[in-house]
Amino acid sequence: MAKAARKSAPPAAPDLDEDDENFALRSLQQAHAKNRRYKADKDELLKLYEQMLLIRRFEEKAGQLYGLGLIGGFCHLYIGQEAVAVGLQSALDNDKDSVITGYRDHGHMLAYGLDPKVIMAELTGRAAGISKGKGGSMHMFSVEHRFYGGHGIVGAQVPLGTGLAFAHKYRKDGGVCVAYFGDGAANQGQVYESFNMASLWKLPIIFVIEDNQYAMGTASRRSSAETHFHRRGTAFRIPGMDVDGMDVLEVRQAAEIALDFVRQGNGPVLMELNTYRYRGHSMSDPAKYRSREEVQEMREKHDPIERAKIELIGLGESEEALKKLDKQVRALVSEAADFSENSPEPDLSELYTDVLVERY
Ligand SMILES: Cc1ncc(C[n+]2csc(CCOP(=O)(O)OP(=O)(O)O)c2C)c(N)n1
Ligand SMILES: [Mg+2]
Repeated sequence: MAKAARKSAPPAAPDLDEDDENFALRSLQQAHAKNRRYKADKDELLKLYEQMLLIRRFEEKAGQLYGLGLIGGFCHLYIGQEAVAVGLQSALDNDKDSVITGYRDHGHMLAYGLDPKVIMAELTGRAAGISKGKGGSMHMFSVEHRFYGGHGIVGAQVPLGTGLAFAHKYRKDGGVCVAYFGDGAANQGQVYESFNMASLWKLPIIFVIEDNQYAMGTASRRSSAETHFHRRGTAFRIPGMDVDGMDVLEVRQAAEIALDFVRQGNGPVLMELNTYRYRGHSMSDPAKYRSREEVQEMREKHDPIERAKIELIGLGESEEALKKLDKQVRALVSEAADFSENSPEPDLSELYTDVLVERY
């Protein structure tokens, strides 16, 4: 996608040489270059499209509810980045694998196929929310789905995810942890301490850097000495993959290659997902650090949902059926909004539950 315009292209990897000590570090990127896109049939692509559309419409509605004062505190929308969570999470084994991310987390929850009602209820602070209305936008959590948050502390999810991966290995449960974090978080020290441990102990983890090109108001090219983020594991012997995060089929295929490698006990993989957020950092961001034209160009030329739509039409899906699907998704989201507006807030007694007071 726009990456070539934004970053100078990395030099082409030379042909593989098994004797080359760097072989393992480039092997996944090579495998990815050879087999870039998942070959989805119409029904599979339709499912991915529907999930991305649900995230888009859900986030648009969340933005409206925020404007009406129904959502308090911080709210970070995922609009533009949908193909990342959907492409990756569609490749996971939901009975085994775990996921952890930062505060931009509604899309990751929806990508599990969770009922949008419980997510919207969480956003609006209602008792029916996935964290009983006590977590809000940044602190979604579901042990049942092995989704471990939702974290407001930038980068904190990386060592926590490394701990989850340690638990997978210790318990021999066959699971892999996917730990998502941003281009800004990628400059934190704790990230590299985690890389070292994960590689040393060959932990089953995929580190996913969602490079949406900005950390709050700072462009990654202004804050990062190395913007080819997939190279940042090299010092720890972690193979990297450079992926177009605006193409759901490319994300899905790359996820399969990475998962296969990690499941075989080879240790971590570092994936760089090149993407873009259309909205501000949070709802209170006036976005003065970039031009309207830049956002417009991404929307018009690289939108992941539009791209999937064009492909679906190429596979024989009718425009009418897609319009109908959009209507159904909008209705589902409206229902979720009505449900949350009309649900009760948590009881006051909830102030005293889920609080860790005992020693352990
Ligand atoms: C430890 C810490 N430092 C600073 C902040 C304030 N902060 C919140 S989000 C953010 C930018 C993070 O950007 P990035 O990692 O690229 O993620 P994105 O918001 O783009 O998804 C910062 C500095 C914080 N929440 N935690
Ligand atoms: Mg960012």
